[in-house]
Amino acid sequence: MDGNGLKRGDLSQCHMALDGLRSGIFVALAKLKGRAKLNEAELADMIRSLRRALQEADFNVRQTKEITERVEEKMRTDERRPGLTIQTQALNILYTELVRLLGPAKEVRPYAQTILLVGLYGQGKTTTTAKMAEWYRSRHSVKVAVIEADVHRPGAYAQLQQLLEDSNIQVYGEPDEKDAATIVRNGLAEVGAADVVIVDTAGRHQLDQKLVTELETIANLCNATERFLVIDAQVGQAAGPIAASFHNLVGVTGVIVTKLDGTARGGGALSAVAATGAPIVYIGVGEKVADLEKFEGDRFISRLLGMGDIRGLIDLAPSDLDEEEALRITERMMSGRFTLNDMYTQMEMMSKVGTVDKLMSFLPTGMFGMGNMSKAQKEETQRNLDLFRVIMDSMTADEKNDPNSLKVDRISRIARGSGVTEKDVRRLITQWKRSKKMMKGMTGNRQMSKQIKRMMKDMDDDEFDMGI
Ligand SMILES: Nc1nc2c(ncn2[C@@H]2O[C@H](COP(=O)(O)OP(=O)(O)O)[C@@H](O)[C@H]2O)c(=O)[nH]1
Ligand SMILES: [Mg+2]
Repeated sequence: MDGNGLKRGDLSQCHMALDGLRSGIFVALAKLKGRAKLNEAELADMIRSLRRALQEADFNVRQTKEITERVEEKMRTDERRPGLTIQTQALNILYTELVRLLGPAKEVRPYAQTILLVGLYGQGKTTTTAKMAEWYRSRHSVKVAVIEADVHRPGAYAQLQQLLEDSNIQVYGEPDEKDAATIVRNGLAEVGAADVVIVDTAGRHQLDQKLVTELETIANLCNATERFLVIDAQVGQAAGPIAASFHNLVGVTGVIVTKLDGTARGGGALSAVAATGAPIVYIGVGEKVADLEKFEGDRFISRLLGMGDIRGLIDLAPSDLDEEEALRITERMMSGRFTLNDMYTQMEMMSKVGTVDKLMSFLPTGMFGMGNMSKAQKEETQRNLDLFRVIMDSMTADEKNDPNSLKVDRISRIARGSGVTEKDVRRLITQWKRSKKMMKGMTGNRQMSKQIKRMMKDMDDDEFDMGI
């Protein structure tokens, strides 16, 4: 595991209040806790709770009905994998259903496109305007232009210009003009030849009449091919009504969820999708222009449900991921022993699960703090993993057991054997030392230690504790 991602301070996330939908779902699943057999009354109780949780999260009647009916049906008919508790089975079924509901990311063609971004104040519209512009420019090599039509926030034009200063994207704005429609009209005339035009608009804390009229006028003028609602991951249940009102106004065709690099899980986005019937298109994962990702439903739901405990990892990973091995490593971590071999096995497990990225989506954000790794950090981790594997293949078992024994001559032998530089080998050792220290730090942390122990005990009891 890469030391980069281990931040001890992140433990606090485990104790943060759960957002509405997630806690509602966990309350529902808790009805099945510790049950070995499916009991009709408890199943009915669970389905009732689930229905309430979905409704409170502004899922509409049809969606709520469809999900609860399918969960109930599958609970009765799906064959349960050996060793899986009823509760875990329910979680997995619900996971599949929610991913299905979200569907695949919307494809946005990179030509003949005018995109209007709408949303409340501070949600990330201006930042997302710049991110998307750079996305189309760099990935599709098309001509992109942006129009700043926010006349209410002083400095909006300067903000957008600054975000895009390093790219050759055309930024149109009239900082002294007070009428948004005028800017949009002039802007469209000016940037007419662009393949993709993105129009940034003003937001308020609430949709007031003035903003409504302004947005309507702009939307009519633009005749936009896409109208994307930008929504902050922190907006919980309120997202449903907010999305519905923007939908009534401009006809939302896609949702962009921002600030998913933070601690918020983005439950509100599901409500926004339910309220508009529009799919999620992109997610924002940082303040920088490059911090935009295509939406992936399975990762999004894993994160939302907090499926990133080791149990979830085992249930969802390919079957060749050995449960005992995972337990053994956790135990060794707990004991403070952490050889290069352990690190190697961890890496092998990672490669079996897939990319680091995939593993990150399973790991608990609170437990290892990995959820907050930037995209660049994740990419670096992947590169390190590949390199370290090569190096370790040139090491003897003893050397891997006791990396401290690696002195100059051995380091140079290993470097030659694996075709890398000595500096690379030293980097591996430094990385191991750092990881070991972090593991120690984690197990030295009493709260963390207690949590891991409880989790392992639950695994022994073949019981899945969701922390409630
Ligand atoms: N961490 C993080 N911050 C973001 C993200 N998107 C926007 N922000 C920040 O949120 C704040 C408001 O963003 P802005 O684009 O001005 O929102 P607007 O009022 O909707 O235009 C700024 O400080 C942005 O840097 C994101 O994906 N992650
Ligand atoms: Mg703005």
